[in-house]
Amino acid sequence: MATERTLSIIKPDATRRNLTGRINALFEEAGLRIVAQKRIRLSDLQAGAFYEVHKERPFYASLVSSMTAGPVVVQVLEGEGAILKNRSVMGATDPKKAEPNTVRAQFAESIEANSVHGSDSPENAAAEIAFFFAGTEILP
Ligand code: IDP
Repeated sequence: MATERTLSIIKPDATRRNLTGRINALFEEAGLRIVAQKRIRLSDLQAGAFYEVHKERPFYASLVSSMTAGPVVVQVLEGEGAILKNRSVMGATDPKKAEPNTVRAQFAESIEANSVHGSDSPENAAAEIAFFFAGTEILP
């Protein structure tokens, strides 16, 4: 399987509870390498643009406000099949449906405050990485 990169976000519900290190440990234990990382506060404009695909959904405004409620950690994860691997470390969107030991099963507060974001396709990974990082900030 090819080496891939994926965009991960540790969401405000998780940074607020000081879970960044525990979540990063789960990524690293799964063989994903954190090759870029920064802690930032998203503006409404940035969060709205990032989740633009959901703008017709009833939860959009609430999602944007939850993503701007505190700092996030944006990161690029690299590894064999990193996109799918990260999705399996994250667990299902709804923590009630997430497999045991996944990030969301262990840490998510709700379907919305679900602790992490991860790209879901190679096309979205490339676009989402470019949304947050310059090539020079990614250090494999
Ligand atoms: P994903 O993050 O697992 O890829 P998506 O369907 O792309 O899930 O949704 C993006 C984000 O929108 C989710 O992570 C979650 O925070 C939020 N979300 C998705 N579905 C719902 C919902 O039914 N109610 C509230 N928030 C939701």
